[in-house]
Amino acid sequence: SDRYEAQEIEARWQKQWEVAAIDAASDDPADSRETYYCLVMFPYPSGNLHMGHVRNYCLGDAVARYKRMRGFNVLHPIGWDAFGLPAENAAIKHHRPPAEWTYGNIDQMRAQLKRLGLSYDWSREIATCRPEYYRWEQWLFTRLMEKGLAYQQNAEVNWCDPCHTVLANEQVVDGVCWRCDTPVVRKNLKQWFIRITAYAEELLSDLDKLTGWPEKVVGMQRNWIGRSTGAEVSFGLENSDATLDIFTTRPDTLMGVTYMAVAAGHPLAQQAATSNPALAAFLDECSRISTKEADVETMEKKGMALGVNAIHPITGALVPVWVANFVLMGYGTGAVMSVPAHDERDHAFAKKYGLPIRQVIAPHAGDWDIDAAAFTEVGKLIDSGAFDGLPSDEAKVAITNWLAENEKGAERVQYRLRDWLVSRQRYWGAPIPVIHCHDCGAVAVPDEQLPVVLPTDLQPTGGASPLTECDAFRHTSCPRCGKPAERELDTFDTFMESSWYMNRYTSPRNGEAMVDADAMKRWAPVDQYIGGVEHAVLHLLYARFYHKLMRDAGLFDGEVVGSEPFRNLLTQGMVLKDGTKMSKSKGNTVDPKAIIEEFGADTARLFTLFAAPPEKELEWNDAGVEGASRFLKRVWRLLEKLDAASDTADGDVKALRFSIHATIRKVTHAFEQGFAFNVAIAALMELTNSLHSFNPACEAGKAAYREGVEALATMLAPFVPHFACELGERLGMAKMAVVTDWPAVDESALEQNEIMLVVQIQGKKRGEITVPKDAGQDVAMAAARADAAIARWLDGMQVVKVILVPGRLLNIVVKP
Ligand code: ANZ
Ligand code: ZN
Repeated sequence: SDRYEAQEIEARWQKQWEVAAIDAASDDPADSRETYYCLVMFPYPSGNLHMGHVRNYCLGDAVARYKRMRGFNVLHPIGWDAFGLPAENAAIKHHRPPAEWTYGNIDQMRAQLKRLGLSYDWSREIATCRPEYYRWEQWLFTRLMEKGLAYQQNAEVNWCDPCHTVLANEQVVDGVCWRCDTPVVRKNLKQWFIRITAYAEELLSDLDKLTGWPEKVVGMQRNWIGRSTGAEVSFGLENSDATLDIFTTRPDTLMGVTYMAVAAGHPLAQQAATSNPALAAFLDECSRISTKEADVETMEKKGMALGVNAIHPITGALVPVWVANFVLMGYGTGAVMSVPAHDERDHAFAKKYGLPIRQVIAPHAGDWDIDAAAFTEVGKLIDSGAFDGLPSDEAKVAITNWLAENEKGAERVQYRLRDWLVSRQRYWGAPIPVIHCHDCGAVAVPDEQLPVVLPTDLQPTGGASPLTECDAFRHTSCPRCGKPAERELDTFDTFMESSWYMNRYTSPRNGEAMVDADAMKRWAPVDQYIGGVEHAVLHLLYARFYHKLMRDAGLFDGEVVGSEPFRNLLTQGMVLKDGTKMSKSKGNTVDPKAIIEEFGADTARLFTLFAAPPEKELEWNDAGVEGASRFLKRVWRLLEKLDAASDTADGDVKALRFSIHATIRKVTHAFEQGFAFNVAIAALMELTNSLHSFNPACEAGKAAYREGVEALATMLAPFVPHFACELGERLGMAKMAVVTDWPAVDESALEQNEIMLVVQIQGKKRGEITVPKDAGQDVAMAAARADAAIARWLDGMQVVKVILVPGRLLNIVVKP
């Protein structure tokens, strides 16, 4: 039939593409095409694609297809972030092992992705729950252990009871678990960490290289890493040989210290509590809040005196030591010198508990009522003995030097970033490749015993991980001394898997190494990464870190591949409905499957790309979907005029060719400048209108018309590939639209219709305008007024004379 039958057409073309293997990335060294790596964030196999996925993957597909048409050898892979809690929770609910649930979901979602006609190189598909994948992360971890970059330590950590696991700092959002929204509690546990802080400086300075990232994301990472410079100061303790060390960014205020404050977890507080039940109760209360700073900022500030005095390093004065709930154990040294005169928090605390306030910094001009409020700016030193009169910046140096000379302190750089807590007390994750031996301690599993395979047939119950009761897994022998030993029963945080998948795609079946150095050279780094902004800190920070770890493990040449994994980043906006985020919990989801069944994949694709710029929110509406469907039918009807015999005259061929090539220029520009697909599609809609109103009658007219419809089919291919192929075939195009070369702009078609005029006002050049070649005075004047730079010379003026020199000049004479 001659109707547009989406379902039939889409099935047919998908088969043809598969046969022709047009989506495969070529590793052939003889392939001379330039490479391009386009990556979308891989999905968690929850069971069903949601509209956020659809949007993400349609954006990526448009990029990948466009680049192929521009002659690039494109890598566009997909896979599954397959470990994690939802699988375990589903397993508990349905009494089936999580592996079964996971692989079943993968099959279902793979079919959904294929139905959308996304041009993935399926031969590179990976699932992170497969031992062939996670063995390399285990391997890298043992290398990190050798280098001291992975270590086990007792630490105060965030614990989520319902999830029965610890959480990384990044996974605590406003004091609650990122997964289940339950308030987290602090616990002291022995956990595995990776020393991301050793890379803090590089992670920070390399942000400057990320010119292809949204500034907002770069800013969020910069804040998260949080570099501060200051000093570490050692206070003595009365009747003790021990010291109390603090970190401060304001050593210039040292002479204003009136008390000290330590965190609840600080050894000094813990020790004092052994003989003080009220204090012990207070410390217990403090442990019930998360260690996240944002929460600490907003809660009520409370404290208690420890009954211990510290000794001021310069004056020797005694200052009382308090415990305060706003001092974090995990930052600096877990202790602060309190200067109520110059810090708001210390000021409020001093007021509340009647502690002295001692001003040592004065404003450069004017007075300050120190009892009313802290003076937190820099200024000049007063009441500071030998340092009196110095401005703050000089005093910082002078006091730090004095401390260094007297061995009571040193300059110090401090990062907000904490080491990455990677162990989880959960079952459905990659086993941590460690064996605990009574004699040898924590021993890394040797290479030849990797992977440590997770038993996949266990049944989780919601309490402790079933690994803890799996004797076959648990009992083993020590790789070092051979005596009976036990495996580590924690598994890795799933962010471990998602941190390096982008590099694995370059050699996904590699059984010899984590990645192949040559493949990395060919493909990495990712040219364009596309995904949600919610990963701005977590995933995107860990992936940057992992890339550097892999480089330093000698897996690829950092000089050639670079030190950053993602050259350009596009963070897509959310999909909304009725103005709020589309989500299951709100019950306002739109099922992509239903749209595809009713309208076809191309309509769904077109709508998601047309309705909003990629980085903006996309508001779902049914009228928009119907509009997209109507547009495709309208393009389809262009076929009717192809061979229609007509005895009338041609339409304006020049005008049509102008419109065709202006559209090519516009659409190409939209692709090259930040993927403004909505702009590109709007231009294609305009071209469709021009073609509809054109009458092809004679040879020249028919040729121009065909040129236009072919260009349209070609440029539609990245967005609606099935439709474009069908249209192309019916037009008799030589190749499938999706493998046709991207159309080139015929500059002569543009020149013919447009000329540039210099605009003079009172004899002075004030700008230039572009007008149709045959434009008269009125058209030229309208263009001049529409140009902001020129219009401001005409504003409020009366035009007394206009002289148009065709092809050259528009001369305007005005008076006030
Ligand atoms: C004395 C002082 C005087 C401070 C003053 C500030 C102003 P940033 O910039 O975020 O690094 N601090 C240090 N360790 C802390 C911890 N574990 N928990 C809570 N607060 C801590 O902040 C560094 C400042 O935060 C340090 O400088 C310290 O207070 C406090 F007029 O020392 B300051
Ligand atoms: Zn041993």
